Amino acid sequence: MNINISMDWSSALDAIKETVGPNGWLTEDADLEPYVTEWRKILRGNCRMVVRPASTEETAKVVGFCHRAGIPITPQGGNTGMVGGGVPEDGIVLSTERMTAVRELGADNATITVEAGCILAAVQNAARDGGFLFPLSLAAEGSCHIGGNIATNAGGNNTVRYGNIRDLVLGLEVVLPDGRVWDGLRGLRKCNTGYDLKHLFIGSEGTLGVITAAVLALTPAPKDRVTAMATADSWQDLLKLFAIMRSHLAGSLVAFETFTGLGMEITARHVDDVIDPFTEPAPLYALIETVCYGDDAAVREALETGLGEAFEQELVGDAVIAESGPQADNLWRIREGLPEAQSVESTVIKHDISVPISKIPAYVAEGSKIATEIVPGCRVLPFGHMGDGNLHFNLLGPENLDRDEFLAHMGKVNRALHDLAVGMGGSFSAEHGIGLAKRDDLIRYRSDVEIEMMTWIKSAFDPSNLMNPGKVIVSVSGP
Ligand code: FAD
Ligand code: 2HG
Ligand code: ZN
Repeated sequence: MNINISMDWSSALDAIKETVGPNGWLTEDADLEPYVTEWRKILRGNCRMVVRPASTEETAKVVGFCHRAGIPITPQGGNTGMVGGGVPEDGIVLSTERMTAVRELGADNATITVEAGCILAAVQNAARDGGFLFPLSLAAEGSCHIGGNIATNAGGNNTVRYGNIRDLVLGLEVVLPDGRVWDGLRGLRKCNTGYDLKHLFIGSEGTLGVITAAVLALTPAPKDRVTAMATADSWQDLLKLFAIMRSHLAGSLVAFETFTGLGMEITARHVDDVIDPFTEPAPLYALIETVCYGDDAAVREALETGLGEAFEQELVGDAVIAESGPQADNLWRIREGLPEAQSVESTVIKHDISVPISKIPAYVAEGSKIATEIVPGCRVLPFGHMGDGNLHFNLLGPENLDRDEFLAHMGKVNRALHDLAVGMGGSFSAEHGIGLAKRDDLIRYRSDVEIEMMTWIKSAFDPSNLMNPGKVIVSVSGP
């Protein structure tokens, strides 16, 4: 630790209140509650004050006062994170919710410059209004902030075609832990000028600084999309279906999402306006999304040819191709309704693993065996981004087991399923990050040299350990 205190907490908190004005801070318990509790309601923390600066300048002053007084800061966006990274332990929550401006849409450059508190859906809409697509898409897009997306390197549903948000960020503006502003808002596609600092902040989960704005790359607005859903009997068949789709559709393939019969059943039961498009239930489903930049008839034909081949090889039992936007939206509602449906159905133990795509069938077979041995009667619900080798291998509690008894198995079953993924050359956290929930896993699965390099980075940027302390990487030795 390397704290040089020149102010007491009370004076610093007063100075912060004055800086952000009456609309910029909250201290009443009832007002703090939504910021100290994560949306899953599993983790709950504490803070003295929620601070909601309205600009980068205000953010810099707030962080500067915290730096001088040694007050920990937990940056927070939409609080939709999956690993407790936005849950404060003390100090202030610094919410970006009042920094919502779209600063610029550069049509010639195909870029958009937005403040960190822009809700993802608002960024998508601004891009669409300007004749472009901002392709990051996930079920929380109506509430997560672009700053939170960048801080977690969000993945989502379109990564097969467009990558994670890391692939879409061209420049960043960040308030550093000592209150200085790094203006890296360059909208360049090429710039090899030393270490590429923006990549350190992408996925850093608020531990290195507060992201206040970003320049994002846009893609041309597609002319159309073709969306299909197919049923299958086995994960092996889905793997072959994916290979067929990839070869026929190449760059037009945007998403290959999968879920099980249990997923379809609970989503139809718990989520409004979901219609199962098939007459018979099936063991597995694939949702295939394609994008048309040129000839949409050609994309539809390629999709149909691929599905025809899959039928011939008896890989799929049934399939539907959406004939309209609303029909496509219904297919997506089934997939995107899964996070909500599982929580209504039961207590959930979540996993966010990735493996080389070829190993998905083996992972599901072995993982299901392991999970049901550790928690007899649990219902295995693997779903998600199979096209990226990323499954949410979630477990729903057995009907006869109460919540606490079920959650008591969490440590053991997490460990076994993470060991399995890593043993297959995969990851224990594909897209949700580390936060509070996976700190021990980071130590377990990353090599000593990797942990040491991460510790160097943390202590170089934040020697006082005030920026989201206790998250991602715990031990910080000063320089
Ligand atoms: P928060 O939850 O507020 O914060 C997340 C982390 O980022 C915290 O560590 C916080 O300290 C830090 N942070 C937030 N803002 C800043 C900032 N401005 N500067 C520095 N640090 C900051 N994730 C996926 O990757 N793919 C999915 O498909 C996906 N689907 C989801 C579906 C649902 C229904 C839900 C509820 C969540 C889903 N998520 C998914 C997880 C979550 O939405 C993402 O992680 C999202 O990117 C978090 O954004 P947020 O604004 O809510 O961040
Ligand atoms: C998704 O892909 C999210 O829908 C949420 O990443 C996953 O609920 C989950 O476990
Ligand atoms: Zn996901």
